[in-house]
Amino acid sequence: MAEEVKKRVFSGVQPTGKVTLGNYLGAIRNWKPLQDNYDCLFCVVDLHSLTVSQVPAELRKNTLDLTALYIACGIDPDKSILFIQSHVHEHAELAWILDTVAYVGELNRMTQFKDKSRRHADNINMGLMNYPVLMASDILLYQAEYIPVGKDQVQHVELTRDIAERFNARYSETFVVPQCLLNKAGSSIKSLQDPSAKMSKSDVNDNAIVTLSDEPDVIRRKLRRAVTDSDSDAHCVRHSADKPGVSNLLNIYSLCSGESVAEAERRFEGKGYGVFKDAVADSIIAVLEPIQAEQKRLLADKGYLEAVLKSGAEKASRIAQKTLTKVYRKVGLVPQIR
Ligand code: ATP
Ligand code: LTN
Repeated sequence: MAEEVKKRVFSGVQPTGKVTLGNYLGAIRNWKPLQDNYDCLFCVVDLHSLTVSQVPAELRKNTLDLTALYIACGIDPDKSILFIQSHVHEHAELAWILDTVAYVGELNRMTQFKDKSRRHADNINMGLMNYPVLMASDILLYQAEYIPVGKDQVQHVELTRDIAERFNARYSETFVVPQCLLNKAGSSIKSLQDPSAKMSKSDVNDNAIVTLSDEPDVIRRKLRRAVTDSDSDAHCVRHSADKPGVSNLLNIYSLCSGESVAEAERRFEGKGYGVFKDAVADSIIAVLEPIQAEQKRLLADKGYLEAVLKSGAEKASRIAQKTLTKVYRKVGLVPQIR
């Protein structure tokens, strides 16, 4: 019997700064269970990182740290293709072709572009504007169907769909049109200092984020300082729109402990915010400690990481090459005689 063809999943995180609990709960954590039912590719998107200024040595270190973190979070290199974006040159090449299909107007409207242009006013480079086209290239190269990301990336996946449909209409059916896979509860973890903003790696306030490398005492301290709500029933642990700070902590607690939000509300009824915040911290520590230990062990084994990345890039390249050849042919480029 013919082997069943599994649908493809693609996702990636930028190796910029420290990975946050938001990145983990909104994205990376949701990848592991997909590996058994889909053909998965997980990529460390280093080229995307260059759109904001980087210290080269730090970028190199962050890239390997993130590779080890993927594996520590349950990405199994025997089941999934794990690789570094710049190791597969077709990403940048397809991005050029897609640049000729994407419109300046639509890139200009992207929320992340507007937001990053504000935050990096001294470095509004073309890469920052082109960022979503490179992301579309990542996805379309592999004919990926499902893209597990957090809420802030939905707009980019929608643009990818538009680009794919436009290309297909112009040059005939070529790309699978992808869709987002959102984990509702984790898709938008908020800043601990401002629950109206997302928890973001690039937040200048260290107390606003929990990073995956934070030590237990640091996590406890950050949680104790987390902004809660001063409404009429202050100190009541309840999930509601008028209590964004407490609701965010309840979400985090529920995702880390496995208890439902309703169960957690009952557990902390009448207990006050102090007890609640310590319990949230403990639930995060219990999730992060084994990941941190495994990441450390992997980073000490450079040979293993290099072998994983070499094999990942080879497998990814084979798929990418096929798509790029097809695209070059469709748009009318003369094939090179080898
Ligand atoms: P930056 O602050 O530099 O933009 P970031 O924290 O948004 O970085 P990315 O590398 O852009 O990190 O995101 C990696 C993945 O994590 C994406 O799927 C993104 O949607 C998800 N993600 C990022 N922040 C959150 C958050 N606060 N809650 C849930 N998911 C998130
Ligand atoms: N833009 C994404 C990272 C990313 C990505 C992708 C995610 C780059 N290419 C392809 C999913 C699929 C972000 O999280 N900032």
